[in-house]
Amino acid sequence: MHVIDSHTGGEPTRVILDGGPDLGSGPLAERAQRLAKDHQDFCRSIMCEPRGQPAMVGALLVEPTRPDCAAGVVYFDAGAVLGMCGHGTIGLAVTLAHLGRITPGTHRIETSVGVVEVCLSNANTVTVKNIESRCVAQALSIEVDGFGPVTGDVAYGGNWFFIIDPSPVPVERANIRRLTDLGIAVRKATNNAGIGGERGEPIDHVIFQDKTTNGAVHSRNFVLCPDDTFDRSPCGTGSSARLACLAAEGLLRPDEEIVQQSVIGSSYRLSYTMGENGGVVPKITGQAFVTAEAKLLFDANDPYRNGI
Ligand code: PYC
Repeated sequence: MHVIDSHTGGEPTRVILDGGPDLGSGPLAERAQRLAKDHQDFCRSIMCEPRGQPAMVGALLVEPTRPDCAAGVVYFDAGAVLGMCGHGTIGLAVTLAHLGRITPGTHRIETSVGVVEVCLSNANTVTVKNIESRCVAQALSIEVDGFGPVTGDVAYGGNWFFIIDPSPVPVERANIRRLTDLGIAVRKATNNAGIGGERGEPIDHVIFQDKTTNGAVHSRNFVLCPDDTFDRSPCGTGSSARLACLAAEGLLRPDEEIVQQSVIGSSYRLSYTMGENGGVVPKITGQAFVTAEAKLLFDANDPYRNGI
């Protein structure tokens, strides 16, 4: 199985070029469901140690159904199949450029939740125009076991987010363990309370937003992912959900650009235009770097061939 690894603002992406499971040729949403239902061992074997690493997201390249798309992709981490992945799309575009499959300019990528656009400015810099994102509930208060009440917004940016602003714990590297534990407890509380998307979709990511003293930066975030790792980057789909909430509250105008920083200090430039369905169409600009080209080996006698 041939893979290319990259990182976007510190968050790893592994693009699977060949050797992955055959998901058929239907709509990408169906192929993503098939990956989630029938191929959990594959996902864990690629993402978990000893082959993978914490926080890694997989990008399984598939044939797009649409002829105007440069590639089709299904994203996943060790815990779930993801609808969209912003950092992964930046990593994928840089990887396709590294392979000579795309050149600077604008290209379309088909994902399981819709078509996104990537604009490759140079070998490392990419702007993703994401699917329309929306804020579906504001200022919901929930009781979190062992912590107390927290208040947050529910928003969609290709995945489902519960966004807590301001964070009750400062968003700093020293607090990553506390933020992770609190994020897991918040996600459990939202799911127990039936909080999620309009069609009952569960919250899969939790975001804590915090202020910063750096005048050039709008805010810092900590993003908990479905596999209980935190996003080293500011999270493309999370930033999209956040933009939808800022727009809904009248706190950011269309085309106004802000800088969003992650808990490790990596950043994205963000802006939006109005969507056709009352939401926003986010633009996320970030940088990715290729770190490895590898052939993954699976020994039938290896007791940990499917990951730890
Ligand atoms: O960038 O959208 C993102 C993302 C989702 C999970 C990890 N990164």
